[in-house]
Amino acid sequence: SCLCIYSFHIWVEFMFINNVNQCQWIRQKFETPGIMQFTSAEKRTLLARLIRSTRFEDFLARKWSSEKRFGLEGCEVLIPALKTIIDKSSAAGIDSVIMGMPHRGRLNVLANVIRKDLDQIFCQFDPKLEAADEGSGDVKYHLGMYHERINRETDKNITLSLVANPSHLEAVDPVVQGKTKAEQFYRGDTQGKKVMSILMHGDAAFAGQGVVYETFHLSELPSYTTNGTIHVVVNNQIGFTTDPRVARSSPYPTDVARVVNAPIFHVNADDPEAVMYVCRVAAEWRATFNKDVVIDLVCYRRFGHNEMDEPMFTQPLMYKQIHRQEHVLKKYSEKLIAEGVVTLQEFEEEVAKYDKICEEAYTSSKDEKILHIRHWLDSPWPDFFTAQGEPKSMSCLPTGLDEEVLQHIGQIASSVPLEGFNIHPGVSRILRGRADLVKSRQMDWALGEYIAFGSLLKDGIHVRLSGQDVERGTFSHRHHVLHDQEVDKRICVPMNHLWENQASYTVCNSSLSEYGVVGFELGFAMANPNALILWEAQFGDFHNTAQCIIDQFISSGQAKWVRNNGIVLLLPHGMEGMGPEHSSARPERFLQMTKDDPDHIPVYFDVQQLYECNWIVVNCSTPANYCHVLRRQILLPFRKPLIIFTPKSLLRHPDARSGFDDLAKGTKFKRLIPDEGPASQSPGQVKRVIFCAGKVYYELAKERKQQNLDRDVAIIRLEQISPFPFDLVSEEVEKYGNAELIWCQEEHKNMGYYDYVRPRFLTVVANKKPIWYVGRDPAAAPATGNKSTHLNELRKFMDTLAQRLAAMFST
Ligand SMILES: Cc1ncc(C[n+]2csc(CCOP(=O)(O)OP(=O)(O)O)c2C)c(N)n1
Ligand SMILES: *[C@@H]1O[C@H](CO)[C@@H](O)[C@H](O)[C@H]1NC(C)=O
Ligand SMILES: *[C@@H]1O[C@H](CO)[C@@H](O)[C@H](O)[C@H]1NC(C)=O
Ligand SMILES: *[C@@H]1O[C@H](CO)[C@@H](O)[C@H](O)[C@H]1NC(C)=O
Ligand SMILES: *[C@@H]1O[C@H](CO)[C@@H](O)[C@H](O)[C@H]1NC(C)=O
Ligand SMILES: *[C@@H]1O[C@H](CO)[C@@H](O)[C@H](O)[C@H]1NC(C)=O
Ligand SMILES: [Mg+2]
Repeated sequence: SCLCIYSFHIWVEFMFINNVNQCQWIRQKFETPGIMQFTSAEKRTLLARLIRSTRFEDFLARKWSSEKRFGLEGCEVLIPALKTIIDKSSAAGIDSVIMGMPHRGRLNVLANVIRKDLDQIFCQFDPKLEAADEGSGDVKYHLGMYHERINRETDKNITLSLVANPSHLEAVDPVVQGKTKAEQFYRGDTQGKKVMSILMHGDAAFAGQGVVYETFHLSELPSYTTNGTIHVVVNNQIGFTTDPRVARSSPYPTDVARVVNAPIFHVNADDPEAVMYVCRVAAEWRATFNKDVVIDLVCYRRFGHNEMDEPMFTQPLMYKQIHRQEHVLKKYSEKLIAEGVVTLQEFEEEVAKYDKICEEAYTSSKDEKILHIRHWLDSPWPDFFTAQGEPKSMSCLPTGLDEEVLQHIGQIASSVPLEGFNIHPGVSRILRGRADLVKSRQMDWALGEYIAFGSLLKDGIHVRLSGQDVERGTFSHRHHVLHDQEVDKRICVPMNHLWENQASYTVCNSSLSEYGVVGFELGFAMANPNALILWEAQFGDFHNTAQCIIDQFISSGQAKWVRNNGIVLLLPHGMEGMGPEHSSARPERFLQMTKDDPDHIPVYFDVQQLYECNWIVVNCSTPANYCHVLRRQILLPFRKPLIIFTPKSLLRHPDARSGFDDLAKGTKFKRLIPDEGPASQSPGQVKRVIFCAGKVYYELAKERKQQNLDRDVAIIRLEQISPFPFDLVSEEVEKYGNAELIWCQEEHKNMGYYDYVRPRFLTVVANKKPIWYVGRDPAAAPATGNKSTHLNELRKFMDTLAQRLAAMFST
């Protein structure tokens, strides 16, 4: 019913599209008699491309018969298919194509679509090759690529990039979309007429991986759309050893695309002309309607999953048939010879020509002794790195601001810059509260964030904040988008009314997805170093739905692909009695994945220490420090992911305020906040030093006051947890030389920061002193769901602390 079969080799699903024009357009493309005609020149180009695709795999198979390469045999037509899409899109005005793809045929795409130098590909098969760059590197079929070249068919320049990806299938999809959106955004390509993306998929992964669905659902959202993506599925009707009938519950692997009304073109990959036709139509569809489209290349996999694999173990009959299949190149060349389009001699010459190219590249690849992963960057930032100094020479980065900047941002943050705009009385009250704070030269959390964003915008840094309900803020503290109470959809974003030549601010409530949206923002942050890209979790707990992006890209991306990324994750965290799933952002997970050595005190701190780490983990206790760390992120001469555990109740805590002086010119982010009260006046007298992070500080300070221990107990806040501020902790430990050391956290003992900080503290004191733990007992769930248990735990926590403090009089 929804399927129309044309010419036996093409069948199209489109009748579910609820737009008459679009349906008519497709019908006309397939039902007009004689429309599927090709000139001799077009046929010859197609044959030449098929020769390259086929002979490339043959060459690799001959030279390295026992190496994994995930060859394209059985779907050689993928190369001419992609080239057709790119030709047609280039003709329609596209000059930048960003691609994402899995393992199968990737080397072939690098060689024959992106046109990476063949010797650079071949040299990677050499086991003696040495790496020129720091980091762990990655296998050859994961690396990315960026290449500018002339498109021969259109004579126009085109930039092609392939985004590096992990083994995790489909994880790169939202990353490609984010990078594409960013390039469109920074070029002012609001209609997607210059920059586009192509995503390739395997049949099993396309049907099975949920992130595919999440990515489709971003495709029409204003702040996430790339105005149409062309999807190409290499449908070899098998996933590793598994048949489709046990791998999916839908008739086609492509059914997921129906949710966004994308037309789906199924085509027999053994009919190269049918494939070319379908690819042309898909490119025209994208250029005409700027919507997603799917090409399903129905093919087979000639060998096993990889070159080492035996398919006859599991699919004996299927593979007997596959072995009888004639190669598509043989069939198509015979057809063209019979038609008189080429002669046998011309065909053989073309084959010999390409084989010679391969041989020559093979010879010169032997000269390559060093692998420069840097040459495989998908997003080079040439101007950024050359403009920066040596990180070693930088010890401090003042991130303070002029008083007039603070005042100006404060004033806009507490007003409505549009005339006759009717805001909600509740919001009005919040804005008045902000105005009062500004008058008294103070800031709360929301204002600290406002100042960070606003001041960066002033310096031309684009700021983008994305995530569920971020416009208002989950805890209703932010209100970056004001809604007119009388006029439907009339909104005001005061942050975009700060200065005349400011950069623009994007704040967008996302779809209810973490995996897809975090991947998207990571991709967005890849495009431009001079931008602050933030993703905020609704509650920190939910980030683990995006765990794959965090593990595979954020924590290890630079080590694998020498690629910087400055994405910021804001993760609301705190044990406030809201149950097991609205409490913990799982700091222990992030800390476990940081690479700083617990047993060695590094030689460099501050900027150099940040340069060496894989990401930065902070838990700020004051709005000013939060503002500083966001500004530092951009002032650094490199980019590192930044993970911030952000407060919930602290947002409104009357003590959790900062003065404008804390952000004055010359001030900077404090990696550690020392005790500044009476205890610090006579440190020799101090009996206990409590180290902590975040909100728990305010509870500790209250308890200390109640017990009248201000002279005896010092409380020190660790604001940058990782990389660990060994130098500053060391100073504090020496200063309070007679004191017992305590680590206090509100999280359970097997969670939070304890496991991370303990060995580092012991390294600081050279194992000469213990560090005592005060906090909740170990547990399986991060927090209890029972209110009275929560209150009991809290009481017990404070009691233990009180005992620990009081105990000093007896020692
Ligand atoms: C998320 C994830 N799960 C499992 C794997 C292991 N794996 C690698 S390839 C593959 C089969 C993929 O089949 P398909 O998507 O049809 O691609 P094909 O290899 O057939 O081209 C599997 C299960 C993986 N790489 N990623
Ligand atoms: C392509 O780019 C090169 C280098 O950027 C430039 O010199 C050339 O003029 C461009 N060609 C076209 C056709 O735009
Ligand atoms: C591209 O997407 C934007 C944002 O949703 C939309 O405003 C614009 O109309 C789209 N362009 C086309 C040509 O569809
Ligand atoms: C975004 O979400 C907030 C709730 O946090 C809501 O008030 C606002 O209207 C939403 N904005 C849009 C454009 O959907
Ligand atoms: C980190 O900060 C959060 C929010 O301010 C707080 O709830 C949490 O207790 C802090 N972590 C530690 C170990 O103190
Ligand atoms: C909650 O915990 C209290 C004790 O802390 C216990 O008496 C009560 O039964 C618990 N309630 C539920 C519903 O588990
Ligand atoms: Mg498959």
